[in-house]
Amino acid sequence: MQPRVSISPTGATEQSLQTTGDRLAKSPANVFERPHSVLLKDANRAVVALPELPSLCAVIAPRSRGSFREQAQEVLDSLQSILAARNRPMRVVLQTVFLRNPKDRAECQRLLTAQFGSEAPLSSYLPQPPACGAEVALEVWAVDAESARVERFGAHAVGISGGGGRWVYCTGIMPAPSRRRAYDQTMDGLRRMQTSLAQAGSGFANVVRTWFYLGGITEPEGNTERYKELNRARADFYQGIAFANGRPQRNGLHNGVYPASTGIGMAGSSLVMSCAAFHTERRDARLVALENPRQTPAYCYHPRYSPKSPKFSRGVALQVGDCLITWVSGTASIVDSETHHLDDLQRQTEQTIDNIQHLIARENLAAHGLEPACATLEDFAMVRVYLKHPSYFGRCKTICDRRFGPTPTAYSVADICRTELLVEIEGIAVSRVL
Ligand code: 3EB
Repeated sequence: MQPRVSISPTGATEQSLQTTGDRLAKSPANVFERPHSVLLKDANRAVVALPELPSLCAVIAPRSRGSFREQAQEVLDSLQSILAARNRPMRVVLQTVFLRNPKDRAECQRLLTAQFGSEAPLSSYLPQPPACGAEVALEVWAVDAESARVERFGAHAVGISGGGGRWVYCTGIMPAPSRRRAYDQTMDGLRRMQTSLAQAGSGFANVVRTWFYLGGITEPEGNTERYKELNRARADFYQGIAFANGRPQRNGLHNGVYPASTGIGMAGSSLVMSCAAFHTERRDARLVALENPRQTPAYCYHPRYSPKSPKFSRGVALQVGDCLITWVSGTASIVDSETHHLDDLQRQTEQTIDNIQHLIARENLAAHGLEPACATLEDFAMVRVYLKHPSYFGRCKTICDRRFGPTPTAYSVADICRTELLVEIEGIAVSRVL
């Protein structure tokens, strides 16, 4: 059994976290029945034991409401104190910057260059306002600098090797500005992503997770909708790709094997795409696409939702040794294939989290051949919540805090692909297999 610690104020030192931990560990309430991979977390950071790759996830929004520059500097200062609190050097490899005003991007890049110099992380800028009202928010993945080998491949790709595995992230991929139609934007973006993956020695066969941020996602285009056109292009492009590198999978429910994904709105009229790929020679690694027993697989949705169905899995589970990483796709208040709880933010939030619980539950993972694996809401290293309207923030956060406990969580404002959906939630859970 391992002690598990949560709750510490931002800026607490590693020492004080450890001390708190030691003190809390003596109280039975903080001793859990099973070992964890998320060793330590609070509302801003999670310390995660990936296989031989100690990692830190952080989500930071400023408290102050000064100028953009002041808010961005506060965020970077908080990040520095979180990193400095680790007793080993950590390297930030990946970050997502949520921007209220896309025009602040250049200023943000200057601040980041000043902060990180030549070791600048791969950064993607999303025109999605932080729901808390700030100008900027930051989501970060840092790795133990001595355990990981980090390689940059141009502006859009990074490779991170450690523990017998290699991650490739491609972020901030955008189609040529001349492309206006969602079909063309998606095709062009996917081709650029393929090029970027290839530069990093990877390809779609190894992609486990995708993000599609589409401007005007619910808007009409021709006699259809932009999101449906994204789906048509994705279906065409994915034709013939053997995801999971052609490895046989035991997926007890369905034959479809697609990456976990998020398809969500953003400001503007373009498309921003990111993906994560994973490579390993380890014999003890298993990759399984997950479906949700409560939800129709998206790729089986009735054509009335989208003539070409959305090609994604509800989640992807990667087991390496005794560590289980579960990417939970963007999840909403959909049961079977119907939206539930119209016009009720709180019920939609609860339903969404219920759906996530059913996805990662022991019974469902067992049905996918992953016995005795299990993940719970407390295993999330990082959560992202998309809200259709900023006024939903307080009520949604109250529910997320209660159900996930203290967890680094980014809240941003974005349209969701069905107009009646008010909230969508995704995340990464990291747990241990007994
Ligand atoms: C849904 O369940 C909500 O098109 O890649 C969630 C996650 C959604 C991913 C995608 C869409 C996508 O259908 C929408």
